[in-house]
Amino acid sequence: MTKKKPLVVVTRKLPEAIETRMMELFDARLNIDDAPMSKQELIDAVKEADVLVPTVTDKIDAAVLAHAGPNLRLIANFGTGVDHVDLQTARSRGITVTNTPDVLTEDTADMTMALILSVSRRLAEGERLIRKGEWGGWGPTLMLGHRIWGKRLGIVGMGRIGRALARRAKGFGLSVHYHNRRRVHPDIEEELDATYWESLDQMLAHVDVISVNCPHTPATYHLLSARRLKLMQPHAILVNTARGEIVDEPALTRMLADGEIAGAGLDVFEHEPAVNPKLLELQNAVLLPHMGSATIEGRVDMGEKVLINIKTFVDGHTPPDRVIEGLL
Ligand code: 8YV
Repeated sequence: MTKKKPLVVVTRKLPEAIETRMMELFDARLNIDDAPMSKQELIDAVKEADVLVPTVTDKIDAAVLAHAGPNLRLIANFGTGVDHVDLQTARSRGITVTNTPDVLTEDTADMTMALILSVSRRLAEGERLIRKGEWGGWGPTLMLGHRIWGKRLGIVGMGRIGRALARRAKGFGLSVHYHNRRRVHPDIEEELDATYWESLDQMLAHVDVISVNCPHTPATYHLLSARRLKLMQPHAILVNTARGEIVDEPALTRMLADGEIAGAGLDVFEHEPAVNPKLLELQNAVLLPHMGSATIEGRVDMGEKVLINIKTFVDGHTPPDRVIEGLL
């Protein structure tokens, strides 16, 4: 008798090659239309599934997990950040959680660098000028931005993406400063020419560019609070490709509007996909729809990781990207 394949519910449309393999390996229930699932649909999914594959758009909170059926043993997240999953509840219900680290590091660091350049050199404004038909030709004082070569970059969170950003920043002539829960190994500091600041407050006051690259956890919620944002220099800019919740978005918006901070590049927002309407009016904010890791190569690699995590788990082994192990 052949063993029954595990039921894997995938909440969003994934690259075709991944979906094909998913169907070969498992009893996969796919979301071909790609419409984000409602709370009720998520509840129905966790009742039945052996494995759930959510993304950042699915809130897998205690209320959803309360309905998890006895078969649900793995949440194989498509993405690195797992702040949308209630990990404690998952663990206590015996559900293991995996993610997809590493494969989106370089793409996200590229996008962070792109935002630093876009804000400093006013790329989006220039593009808008042309498309609106308002460009009257070259002028010596037209669209003046700020040079980034020789400026100071402060990285909040020196994990994989923070380090990948630091490598790029060095090439652009920025000096690298960072704040992290723990100081990184001296060899890494040396490689990146990075200066450690134990005090985030002091680093904020010292640098020209702040980049948010830490995960969103209860400890980092509004880490960049109104008080801390006020420590930044008026010419400084902030970019965030991590999670919107780490920055007090209303405070940032006010300060951008009042010129207390020179600019911001945001790929993530506190209440995605909602964007503070006041931000939309600001010329000095470059706004992107959470596309930091959105490359075809990255998405396929993320999908491969999900497949490997599920396969190793259902075969009775420890999945390579285990965030927490379900305890029963
Ligand atoms: C992903 C991300 O696109 O992996 C992450 O944590 O923020 C994004 O780059 C998204 O999370 C996929 O679920």
